[in-house]
Amino acid sequence: MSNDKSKKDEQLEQYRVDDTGKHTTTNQGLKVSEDEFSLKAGERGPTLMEDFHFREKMTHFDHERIPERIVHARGFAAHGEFELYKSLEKYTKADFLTDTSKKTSTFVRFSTVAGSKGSSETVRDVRGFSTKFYTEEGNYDLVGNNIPVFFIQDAIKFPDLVHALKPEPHNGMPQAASAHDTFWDFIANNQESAHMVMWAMSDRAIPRSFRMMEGFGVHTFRLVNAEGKSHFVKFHWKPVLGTHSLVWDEAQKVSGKDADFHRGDLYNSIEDGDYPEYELGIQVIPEEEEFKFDFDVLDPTKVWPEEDVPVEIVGKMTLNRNVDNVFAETEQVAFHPGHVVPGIDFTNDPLLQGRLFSYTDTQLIRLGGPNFHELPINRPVCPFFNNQRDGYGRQTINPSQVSYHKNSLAGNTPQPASEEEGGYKHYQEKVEGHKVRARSESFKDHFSQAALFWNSMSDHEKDHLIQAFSFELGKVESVAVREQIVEMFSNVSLELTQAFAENIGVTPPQNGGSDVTKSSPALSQANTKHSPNTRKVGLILADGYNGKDVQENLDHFASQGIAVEVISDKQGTVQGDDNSEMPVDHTFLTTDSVLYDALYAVGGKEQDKAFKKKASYFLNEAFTHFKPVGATHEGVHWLKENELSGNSGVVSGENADDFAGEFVEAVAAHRHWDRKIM
Ligand code: HDE
Repeated sequence: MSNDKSKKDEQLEQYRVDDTGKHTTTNQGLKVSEDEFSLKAGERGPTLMEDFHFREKMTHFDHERIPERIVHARGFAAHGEFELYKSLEKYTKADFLTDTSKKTSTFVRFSTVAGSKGSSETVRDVRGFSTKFYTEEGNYDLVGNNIPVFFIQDAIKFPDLVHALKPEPHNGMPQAASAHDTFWDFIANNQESAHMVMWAMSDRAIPRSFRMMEGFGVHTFRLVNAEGKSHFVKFHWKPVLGTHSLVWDEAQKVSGKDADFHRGDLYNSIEDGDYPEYELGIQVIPEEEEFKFDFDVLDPTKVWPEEDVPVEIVGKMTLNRNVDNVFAETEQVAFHPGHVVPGIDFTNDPLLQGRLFSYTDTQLIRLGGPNFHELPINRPVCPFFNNQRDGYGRQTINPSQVSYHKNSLAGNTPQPASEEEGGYKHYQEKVEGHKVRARSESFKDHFSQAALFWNSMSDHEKDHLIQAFSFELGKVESVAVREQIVEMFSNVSLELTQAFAENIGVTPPQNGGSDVTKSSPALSQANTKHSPNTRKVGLILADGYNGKDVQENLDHFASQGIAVEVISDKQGTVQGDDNSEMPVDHTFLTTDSVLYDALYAVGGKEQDKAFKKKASYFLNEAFTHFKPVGATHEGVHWLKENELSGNSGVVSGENADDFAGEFVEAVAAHRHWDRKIM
């Protein structure tokens, strides 16, 4: 962590309690003399009611759990800071977006949506990307996802969507998965979801790492400047490492091998000083241009293609500190898209409007009452004053006689601030209309941007989409639902729908397709940034390895930011031919090929048949997942024996110099899609 404490960190310091080396006490401060035996009537007798220590300890334990979040239950968080590259005063008066000299403390929680708190992390799902900015004008929460659009257009449908997505109520299955009948039945009967489903079936829904995914505010918000002028805005987080994904077979296997894969990756990279970084981008549309586009800017199922409305990069967030306590911070943090600061305002997006109600409401049951803003992680770093009082768990002691407005006894304070004094003023949008339960005609094109997404994919991404639809619908038992989905997606692309219809036993459609020919390169992960930095390579090593060559290669990898773990058949150390020694991080038993970005096979002089067999298994698996595979020395023979040599991303060489550079390039490429698998 950086040395100078952030403002939020300083505030949290007052709440940290270190009990190392201390005596155990009750919660009343009484030192206890025994913590292993309850108080009994005789050594073999019943426990006595008067054992206050036992009662207190057990009662607290019995009440340790709180309800998990209704969605986004499984999450992992970290602290960070945000720096602004340039002032946005042209658009907004928000202090943290105009003063480039300030660093703003942030807290970010990443999450999956569907699964319970204990579910696996590499499931096919949307990821939450929530950021709390502790600004000097109050907390600003950007509660986003890693997908820029949403399933539905009106918040009133959210309970239906979530009921359909969650495990089916009659049997409680499946956990953390959308591959089941009720989810797809909902999709077929709520066709506004088409665009989002394309994203959810794409590689975006199986990210390699929280550090390698984009974040989006999804809705159109408003930025309002000091003159009161408003612009429409969409917020983006762009990961400095680029946007990268797992492959589906790998993701499913990781779920079993390491259910904590994403949190482990985030936690370890922060502990190692490889701080995850994301640049903040904004897309801005002037109010006058509200109706210039072929979509409604208020429709949350639409992106603003980046080629039409460029993303302006305005700042960077660095996550540089892990939490001290997961419950106190990650679990108790309360995000809300309605937590805004002067200069940021809402639009009439009907999905956003509903969210503005839901988030406080849900905290009331989850955190047990209206004082959750007093929890250390939720407190703003600026002071807060009002006439709200009492409620469960109230901590603030308000000595004042007065708790009402207006008053004369306290000089009519606390009192609202004028706009000049920093008071929040809602943007004065003129609104008029009849009270109707209806949706605007301009929200009714559900397929054009789904087609845009399809058109923008590279060949391997298209193939992954076909496979994902085939997998998910292959798990749907109702043939009628499968047929409805085929019918629905024939409006998006015949190429896609014919391919997956065939795989799921439904007659492929002959008519349909989309007129949209446009594509948006920014949507494809094939156009993202690539870097070897922080990639994890498994080095397969046995006794008698070439110490000099291996060390040279490892030095080169380290200079490129690559982390290496040594895999062998036994724990302890492996010995090189020059008396060098390397500690073994994992055996073939305690790790797996799917847990690495790439493998580097070296072997040694002294490995038996079983060793070779296990190494070959690892290498073949990595190859099947399109991963870079490197080999020198004995490892080169393994590549040949397994017929892996000569393929793209398979790098081998006796000469250490040539090998290292080429292998690092292969690692930076992430995956080698032009490989022929099977
Ligand atoms: Fe949420 N959402 N949501 N959501 N959401 C919650 O709030 C809700 C939506 C998002 O890490 C809940 O504290 C409604 C879109 C994230 O703590 C709840 C609607 C986007 C998180 C809720 C949406 C999100 C939540 C559950 C439809 C992307 C995790 C627990 C109108 C922009 C926050 C909680 C965290 C959590 C309601 C749709 C993102 C129930 C009603 C769109 C990242 O209040």
